[in-house]
Amino acid sequence: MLDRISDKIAGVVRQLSGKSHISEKNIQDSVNEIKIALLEADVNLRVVRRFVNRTIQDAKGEDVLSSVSPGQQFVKIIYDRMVQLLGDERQDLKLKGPDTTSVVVLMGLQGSGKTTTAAKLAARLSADGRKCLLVAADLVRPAAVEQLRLLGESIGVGVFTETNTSAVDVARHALVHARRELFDTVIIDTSGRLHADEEMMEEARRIRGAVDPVETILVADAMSGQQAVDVAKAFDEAVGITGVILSKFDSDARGGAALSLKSVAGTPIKYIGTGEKPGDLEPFYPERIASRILGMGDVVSLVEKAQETIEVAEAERLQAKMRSATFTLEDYLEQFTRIKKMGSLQSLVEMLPGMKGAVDADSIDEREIVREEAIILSMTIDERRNHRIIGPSRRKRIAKGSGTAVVHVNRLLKKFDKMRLMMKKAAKSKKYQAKLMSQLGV
Ligand SMILES: Nc1nc2c(ncn2[C@@H]2O[C@H](COP(=O)(O)OP(=O)(O)OP(=O)(O)O)[C@@H](O)[C@H]2O)c(=O)[nH]1
Ligand SMILES: [Mg+2]
Repeated sequence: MLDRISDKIAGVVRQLSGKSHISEKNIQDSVNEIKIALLEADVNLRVVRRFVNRTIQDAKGEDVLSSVSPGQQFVKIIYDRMVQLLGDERQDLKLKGPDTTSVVVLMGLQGSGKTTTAAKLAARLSADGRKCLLVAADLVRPAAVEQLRLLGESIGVGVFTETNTSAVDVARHALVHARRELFDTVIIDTSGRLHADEEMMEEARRIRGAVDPVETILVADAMSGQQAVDVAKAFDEAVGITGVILSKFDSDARGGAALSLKSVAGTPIKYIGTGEKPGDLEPFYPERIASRILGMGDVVSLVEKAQETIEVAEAERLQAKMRSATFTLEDYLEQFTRIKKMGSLQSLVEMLPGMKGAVDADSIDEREIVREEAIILSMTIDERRNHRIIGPSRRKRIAKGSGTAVVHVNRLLKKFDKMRLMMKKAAKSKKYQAKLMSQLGV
């Protein structure tokens, strides 16, 4: 369904990724084209504005213009923002373990695909080994019960039905039945209305109150575009929903719903319906959809390449500093994020040529890292840039500010001095690399 929006945005991306030079005007023009594509796809205006502003902001903030591969880097920014728009991470149903009964209630407007989706979900969860029970709690449309019964039969899942009663009672009785018969998953199909009116909300609230579902899912029709977003908002306010399943994603809808839901209604899309058959339900992966919109299977590798380029550039910058002994405490501090990510000083040392794999990650004292970071954080910018100005009184202040003792500050400064020297030598000679390692305490 994203073909049209993808065509346009992919065109922009293709142009950008080949560029070795980008001007501010390029950024502006590209973002404008994306903006038009999003608006044409019926994406909420506020969402588009925010996307546009943030993308431009990021592009300027990350110095795309002066980077090694500006095109790739800019595409990465667009991609990251698009993923964020779609909801960051894949959100699964939060079902409980098989010893208890998890209830999932499906709600939505008439014809949005609730009954079909109920069967799709049951088929999927059964394949995952869960014991599912479908519940026909739509007593408004005469044929609804029979529709679900037939669907259940076709996928081999039991269907709980009851006549001459209310939807709330059906749901309640179904739950009692499910607990007795040890079903671990109960999927309740409810009735739809033409509009999200108060009567519908009231019924939804009562069903919810009666069965205490772990998931209250809105089934929204992707073809209804902005309406799907409004409906999600209304349901969330009136009943409270935990997620959305976007049906009819296989249609030629313009995509606005998928792209606006998370930002406007704050509700994650958990699955997409991609056809009429029980097997046509797919988990919603924001990254994959973003890649599809940006138009290339290989946008992912492009993004990785951009990431690598950033790392290579960073390594080169650091190496130059190490070689010339202009490596400051400020640089050292910057590396702590990296060090923490790797859980060791390994990453820093490995930036030196010939040092890859040379350090044993287990041999590092984590407490020391935490202490050093606290000490540097207590320094002023001037002190970080030139540690030689740190005399006795400053040392006392820094120790106090970081909750350490002056001996710790002394030790760090001494170590850092030596480290700088060693780095300079190590960058040139192998012999010193071993020495540097012991200097770093590894
Ligand atoms: N192409 C396509 N069709 C779908 C999808 N999901 C549902 N449908 C079709 O949409 C129509 C309505 O689906 P239902 O499941 O009956 O919708 P409902 O929300 O239960 O409708 P009511 O009970 O009348 O409110 C049916 O013809 C389905 O086959 C989908 O993901 N893709
Ligand atoms: Mg139905």
